[in-house]
Amino acid sequence: MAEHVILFTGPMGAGKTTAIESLSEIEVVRTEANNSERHIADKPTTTVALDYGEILIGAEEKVRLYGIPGQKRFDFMWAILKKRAKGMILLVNSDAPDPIEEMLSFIEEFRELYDRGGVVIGVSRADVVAGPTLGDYSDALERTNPDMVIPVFTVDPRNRDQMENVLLALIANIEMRAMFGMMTTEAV
Ligand SMILES: Nc1nc2c(ncn2[C@@H]2O[C@H](COP(=O)(O)OP(=O)(O)OP(=O)(O)O)[C@@H](O)[C@H]2O)c(=O)[nH]1
Ligand SMILES: [Mg+2]
Repeated sequence: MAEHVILFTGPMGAGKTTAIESLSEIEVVRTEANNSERHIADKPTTTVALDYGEILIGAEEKVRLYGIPGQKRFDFMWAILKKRAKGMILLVNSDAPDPIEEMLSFIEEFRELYDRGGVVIGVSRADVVAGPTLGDYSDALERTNPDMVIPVFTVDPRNRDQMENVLLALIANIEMRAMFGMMTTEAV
């Protein structure tokens, strides 16, 4: 059975755990602890190590879904999780103080996942704060990383169908890039 290992990244409160809960067909392994940074994301708990879920796409492809903790102080987990993954869904919350800057810093931090597979961006919480437009995100990416092709969607991580569309777009992107040999040989 073919397998994909996908990492959900993005800032605190962007909806990584929520997205994995929406998608997973097994009970999600969560590592939530009390959130002492409610000024950054006003929710009771935050991920402190990782999330893990699984979904089958068709009958043939198992997708392993990992989520990082958004807080920078747990970034030792980022290094561990990024080694295994071959694709990334970067969630950016519209209501972050500077969502475009957040997006660019996560792209930089997890660039190897683009080289090894592919990346899509989901802009969440757009119903909470309108924030930058999708064009603003794409323009910023084009300006800073003109070599990268990264689709940007609006998504509500609580909505399973929307998350599934984003996941399928990522897998299609990974498979297309693999077919055309666009990934670095070292990484494949
Ligand atoms: N209104 C609204 N709420 C959302 C949306 N996306 C996520 N949420 C809510 O925002 C919160 C996101 O929390 P988490 O899923 O824990 O976020 P996370 O990215 O895992 O955060 P950390 O683990 O702390 O890094 C949850 O309460 C979600 O229900 C959205 O698009 N609209
Ligand atoms: Mg989380």
